[in-house]
Amino acid sequence: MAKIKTISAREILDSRGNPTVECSLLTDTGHFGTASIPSGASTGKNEAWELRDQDPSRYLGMGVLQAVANVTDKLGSGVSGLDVTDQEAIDRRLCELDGTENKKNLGANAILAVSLAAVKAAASSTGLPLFRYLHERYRPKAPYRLPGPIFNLVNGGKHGAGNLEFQEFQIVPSTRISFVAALRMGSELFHLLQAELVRRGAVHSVGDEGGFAPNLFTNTDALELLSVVIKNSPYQLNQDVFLALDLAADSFFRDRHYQVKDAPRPLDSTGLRQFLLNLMQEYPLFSLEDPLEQEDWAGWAKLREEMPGSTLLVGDDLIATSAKQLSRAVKDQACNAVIIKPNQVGTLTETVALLDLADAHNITTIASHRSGETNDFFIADFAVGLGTKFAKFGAPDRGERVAKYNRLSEIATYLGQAV
Ligand code: 2PG
Ligand code: MG
Repeated sequence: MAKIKTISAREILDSRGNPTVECSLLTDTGHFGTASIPSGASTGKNEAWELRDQDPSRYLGMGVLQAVANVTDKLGSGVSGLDVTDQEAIDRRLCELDGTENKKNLGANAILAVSLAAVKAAASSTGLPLFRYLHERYRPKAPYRLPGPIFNLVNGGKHGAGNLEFQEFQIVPSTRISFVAALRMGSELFHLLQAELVRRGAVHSVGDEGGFAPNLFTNTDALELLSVVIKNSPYQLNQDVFLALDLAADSFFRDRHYQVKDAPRPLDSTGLRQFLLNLMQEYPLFSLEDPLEQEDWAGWAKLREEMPGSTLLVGDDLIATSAKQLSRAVKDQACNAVIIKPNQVGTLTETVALLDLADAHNITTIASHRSGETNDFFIADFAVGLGTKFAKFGAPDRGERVAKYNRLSEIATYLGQAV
């Protein structure tokens, strides 16, 4: 049995240049795991607490030295000596040491860093690659399957240039093709989109998740642009590849209304629902994420009834990877798909519990990165090991995004699915 021996931690930078926590864990058998923690820009109210120093003299208040100290002092000594493969015991101890429901004391960024470093060291102690270790531990009977990638090709909202209210304009390759073919399609369409932006004289620099952040368009225009690019490509829109959206609607909800460029006046919940239903008639969507603000449960349930049954209604900020929130969503029939982000809840065990609940209720699962990322590709191994249906890792460019897509390609090779 490998026991946790030493834990170290440090402040590193994420893809936005902000500090984040990295933790390294060593067992008494000499096995090792290092994990670093991503950070969101559009966050759910029910997310676990991201501890920042708030000291304006360092990193404009964004430092994480306190979280780092919490890892090395309180959390590290608390889990020292535990069996590194007993993830439930480790995560339980981490939660007890914090003692709050949302991990406000020690910080979810500190706690998750230990939780994930532990599972990596545990995998290494068994000699298995991480995705295999996770699969054997949590889903031993399920067949191995690579998730369908969801590519975010145009970045708006809090990830973009400030002119598009909707946060993510995505393409979703058909799940009938392999991951490797889907990745190639994502990359080709990304470059064809760039060429079209150049042709139109539009700004074609990229936003936080590697998608383009053009300054010319209304939200509808961005969907039109993607449709045109796909229609001029070798791929068939709505057969080989689909359009999808993440509105992250909380980020443009003010004074009980939604402010979108496409409408002459601010829209209330009914108005935005109607706008989206019309939009979906013109642009059939594969999935629609966070279309309404996270407290409008009645609006979500109505939209689910009114929209085409074939479109996934995805809860991200609404659910915040919380079992409590997902239980309510099941009861209210508020969504039929869920985003899974380990740092929204703060431990691996709680993330798996949420996934179990989603699977038990036939809720489609989407493993997701955050807009602020590191090169850690844990989430790719997690998606395969736990069998999430889809994976949303941003556009197929920028190191921190392709780290995850490339890891899926590597896993595809291990599984003999690299065609
Ligand atoms: C989202 C995520 C990731 P953020 O809303 O789905 O794409 O963004 O990490 O900023 O919450
Ligand atoms: Mg989202």
